[in-house]
Amino acid sequence: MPSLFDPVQAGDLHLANRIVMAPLTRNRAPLAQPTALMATYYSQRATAGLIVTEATAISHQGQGYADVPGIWSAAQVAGWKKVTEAVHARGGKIVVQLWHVGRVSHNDLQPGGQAPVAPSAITAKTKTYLIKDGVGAFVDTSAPRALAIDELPGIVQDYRRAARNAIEAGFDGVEVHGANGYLLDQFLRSGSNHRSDAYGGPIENRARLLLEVMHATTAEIGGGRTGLRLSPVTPANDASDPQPQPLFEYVAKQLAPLDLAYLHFIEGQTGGARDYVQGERPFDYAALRAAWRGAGGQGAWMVNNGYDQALAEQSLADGADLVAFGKLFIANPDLVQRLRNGAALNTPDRSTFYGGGARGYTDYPALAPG
Ligand code: 8OZ
Repeated sequence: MPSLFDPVQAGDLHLANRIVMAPLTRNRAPLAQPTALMATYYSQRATAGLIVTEATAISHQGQGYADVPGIWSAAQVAGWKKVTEAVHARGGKIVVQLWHVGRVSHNDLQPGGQAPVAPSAITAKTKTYLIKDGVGAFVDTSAPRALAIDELPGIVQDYRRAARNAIEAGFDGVEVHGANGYLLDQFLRSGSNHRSDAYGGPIENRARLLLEVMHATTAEIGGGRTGLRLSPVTPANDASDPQPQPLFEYVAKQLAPLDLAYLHFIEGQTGGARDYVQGERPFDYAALRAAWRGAGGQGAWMVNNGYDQALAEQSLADGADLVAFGKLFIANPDLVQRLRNGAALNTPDRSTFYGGGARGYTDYPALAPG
């Protein structure tokens, strides 16, 4: 039976162990520009089998929170290059998470102060995060406008450019963010998608934009360097759908021929109950995996949400290939070594999760080497 500390292949990515640093929004990139401090933070965590960066905007329109990074400009690519070089210098592997927030944004964060975009003009009952005069605050998201059908190819193109930029910046690959009620998830789930064109209504239509993005991204950089994160039942950011099982099984089957490096699942409510139910019955992740494998899906299966070591090992025994840890990686740069040695874990400090500087970011202590 594989252990968390055994190497594994995920598409083209050869990973030293099965412990993944989950994507974590930290709001420390003023003007959407990756910084030297971010290079320090990620390189401190390079012993993870794989680092997935914080969610990173593919375009200005895709941005929904203050001080999150982007990957659409040459300057951003140059900033990320310093991050990937620092991680690679310590022998790590790192992919960038590609993000378009859709309606989870605020006019103040959008180009020209315009309304955010969404499948339908339905405001999300959720908050975003603004920083005004140096002071951070959670505020209601703005009312979005519905995207015209002829705008969608441009969004697919923005993902494609971001994937190309990622490789130019030295990333080992990308993870498309299809989870947590952001743009692609807004299209997937019926609560946020009331369209009556080819991108709304039946499952095949609601999955269309996600699948177009995955086709474009894999055409640009190869399936073996592309992962996807999904969250079939999360209510995060006002996401809802009464029938997640057939929706996500359809998506998984359609993705199988793309030979992705991995699929990454947030099980249950993001950052909350693992047994959260949406719809009529508990979500069956084993059936989802069987649907993917049955259709020829070869990549790694990554699980996430509230894992500790015991649950992670159980999950590997049950057929997962990779386990992503979030909060534990915030507080423990050397999480792999600590788990291997059964060492005590540092406690994450919530007050420094979002925004700020080095405190609560790069100053968590590592154990002495050995
Ligand atoms: C926490 C705060 C802001 C954004 C996600 C990108 O939930 C996020 C996020 C998390 O996927």
